[in-house]
Amino acid sequence: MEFFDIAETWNRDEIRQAQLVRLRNTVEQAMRSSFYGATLRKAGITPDSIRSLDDLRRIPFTTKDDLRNQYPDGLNCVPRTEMVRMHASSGTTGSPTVVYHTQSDLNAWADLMARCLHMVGVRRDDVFQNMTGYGLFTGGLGLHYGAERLGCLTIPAGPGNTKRQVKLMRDFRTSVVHIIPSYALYLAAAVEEGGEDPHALPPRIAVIGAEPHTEEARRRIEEMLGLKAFNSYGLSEMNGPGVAFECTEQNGMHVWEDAYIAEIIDPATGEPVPDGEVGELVMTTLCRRGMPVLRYRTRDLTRFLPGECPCGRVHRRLDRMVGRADDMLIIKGVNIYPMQIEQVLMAFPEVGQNYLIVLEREEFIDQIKVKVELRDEAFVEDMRVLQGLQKAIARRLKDEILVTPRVELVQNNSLPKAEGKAQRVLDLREKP
Ligand code: ADP
Ligand code: K
Ligand code: ZN
Repeated sequence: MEFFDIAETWNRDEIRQAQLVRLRNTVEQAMRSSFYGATLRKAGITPDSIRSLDDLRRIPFTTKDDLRNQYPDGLNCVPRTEMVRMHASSGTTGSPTVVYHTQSDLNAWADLMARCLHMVGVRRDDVFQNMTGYGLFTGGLGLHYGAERLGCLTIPAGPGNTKRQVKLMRDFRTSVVHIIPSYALYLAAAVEEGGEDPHALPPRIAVIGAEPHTEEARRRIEEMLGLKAFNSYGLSEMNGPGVAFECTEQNGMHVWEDAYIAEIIDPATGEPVPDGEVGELVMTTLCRRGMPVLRYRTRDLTRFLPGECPCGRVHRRLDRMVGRADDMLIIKGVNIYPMQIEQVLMAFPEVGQNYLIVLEREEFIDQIKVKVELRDEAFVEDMRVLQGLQKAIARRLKDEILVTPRVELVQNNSLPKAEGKAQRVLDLREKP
């Protein structure tokens, strides 16, 4: 087995030793910021008081609201002149937050990202087409520097403009793409509609991430485009991509424990959940100097996969994200995650690439409607066929989410498309 970084070969003891030293250094560094200076002192934490990794639990959580309240500089640990980059989260849920990086932070990030790409077989002779947004969104520049660090010829294509993307792939023999899963499905369908076979496109690997998606969606991307797709997880507060990444086993994402400490807690109590159970992911940076973040509540729901990965890396694996704690819909008292709906829809071959969950309130009762795009060949004139399909989808959804949704079948490409992360839920209920 070929590794990019010595840390990939570490055993559990080596990981824990490095984590303890780095956690102490991180606490020392963090205390230079006005925010952590105050909160850590108040909690009675000093670098010396971190004697074992269990002491991590004495450190208070950091939340998205903390970051908002400290906007724009309250977590900075070095003078502004030492910062060379800032990113802001895409603000999918509320106002943005800022993360700063020094040059050494950026170098470390690029190394982590290169390690991820290398793990799935990307090498310096690959051509890497980066089809996500540059700018404040971390996915674009994050993968860009990682691919360059690895030595790939890197094409900063950006998102959208499917015709040009396909031309770039053909002209430059693109072998690896970075693409948001909802756009990958769209692109494959668009090529097919243009009368061409998306299978015949050059890429052999796709890095997909940035938004929740199901195993069914991944398999569909792989089948339509004839490549291997690997799940990539990250968030701005922890740099962006490069935090956790699937290996070639495609069974969970290794979270790089030499650079982060990952915990999974019960979001209600803040206590760790029993190993293997789903909870909220909490992350601590171990290598960041400009703006370390301690025990950040990601609001992403996942679990640690038990057991060791056959690939030989000991770094623990995170299961596919179930969704965000704040994605959860409560309809008629039942908790529903959009990913449950996607899982059902993608199992129907007639279903196209896009869907939209619409929440409405009628006479004080919440209703859930699912608008589903059908593939062109499935959108037949025969009403009986369509009604049968509609009923079958509604029934399968009811089995999964326990409430009966209204299902509306719509034509291919008729639902709004986002350039970046897909918007899956439209809430039309009047706010009380
Ligand atoms: P925002 O919170 O504004 O969207 P980011 O751009 O930092 O900010 O997005 C990070 C979030 O994107 C994560 O917290 C997670 O919810 C989601 N995300 C990123 N990668 C994945 C992935 N592979 N699977 C599921 N969700 C992901
Ligand atoms: K090269
Ligand atoms: Zn592995």
